[in-house]
Amino acid sequence: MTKQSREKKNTADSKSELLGIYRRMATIRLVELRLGRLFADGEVPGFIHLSIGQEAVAAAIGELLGPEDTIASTHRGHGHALAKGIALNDFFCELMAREEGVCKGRGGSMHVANFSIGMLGANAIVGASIPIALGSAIAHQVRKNGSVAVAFFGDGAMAEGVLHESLNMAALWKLPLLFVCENNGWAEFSPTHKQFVAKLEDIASAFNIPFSKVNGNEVLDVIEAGKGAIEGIRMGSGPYVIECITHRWRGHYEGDPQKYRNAYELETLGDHDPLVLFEKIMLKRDVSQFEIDALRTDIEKQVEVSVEFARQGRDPSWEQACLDVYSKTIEVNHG
Ligand SMILES: Cc1ncc(C[n+]2csc(CCOP(=O)(O)OP(=O)(O)O)c2C)c(N)n1
Ligand SMILES: [Mg+2]
Repeated sequence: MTKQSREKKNTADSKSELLGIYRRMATIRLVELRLGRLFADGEVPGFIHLSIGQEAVAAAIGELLGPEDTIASTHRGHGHALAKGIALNDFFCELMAREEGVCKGRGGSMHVANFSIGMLGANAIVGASIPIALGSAIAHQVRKNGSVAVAFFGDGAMAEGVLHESLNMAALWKLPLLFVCENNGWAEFSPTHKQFVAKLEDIASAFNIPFSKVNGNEVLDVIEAGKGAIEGIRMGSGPYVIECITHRWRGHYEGDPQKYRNAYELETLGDHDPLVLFEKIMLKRDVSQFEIDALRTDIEKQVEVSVEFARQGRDPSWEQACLDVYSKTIEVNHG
């Protein structure tokens, strides 16, 4: 990505840029709503964790990155993959366990990866995205390619030792690494304050790393914070930490009855809807409701086309699946 195109990406002034940001957020929302239904109907195997309500963070960071930049994600990683530009056919085939999936259907929701677009993988291990992104940041630094690595992680990872080790190493070596914490207030079924006694900003400060805390439901706020952070990182000033306060609308996993959340919290989630908040901004800035609705209809159509494509896909064969999991020297008796 050239310096010029990077600079261009970092503004959100024109109507087409506003609609572009909205498209990223709405794609995540509409894909995940569809996934929720597919999962309930038994068409998506395994567990899925939806990021509905948190779309602004992924979309904002995706907006600021170029194709050579890299990201490492979490178990709640669909939005990150989509914002980084994964193709819908590749994505749905992967989630629906098809041979045509981006990881041949072997990875599924928690292991979606596509190195060719800089998506280093979703990850079921809490905190594991962080050292993976750190390794990628070292590669960027060694290659002097001007790219940035981004580690997405949840508030649940704040108590993981690997975050603290990675902050130290990133600061020591001035790595081109952006730490993006999606603080949705919950780690599985426990509120953040029952898991972590410190504050992320204090931890960042202890390692002498600049820090910003933003409303993670306001996409332009996240873009603003991310823009400054990424510009600095690209200029060689080392790592940066952004904490985005957001809300998890669904259960920890699809099907979680959420008996541990109080009714008020659940009833008021809609007040923080990142799409609605951004729609209000767009309507004041020359975008019409018609354009917003047309964009959503267009995405919905594309999603349906990809779901149908995945439905027609092939089931991975047993032999191929074993080749990708076990060494060729191991004999597998599956009779
Ligand atoms: C190292 C590790 N410990 C525990 C778990 C079990 N676990 C899965 S998700 C999760 C909570 C993660 O919370 P957070 O990081 O805030 O992400 P969120 O689900 O809120 O997006 C836990 C504890 C795990 N997968 N890995
Ligand atoms: Mg959380």
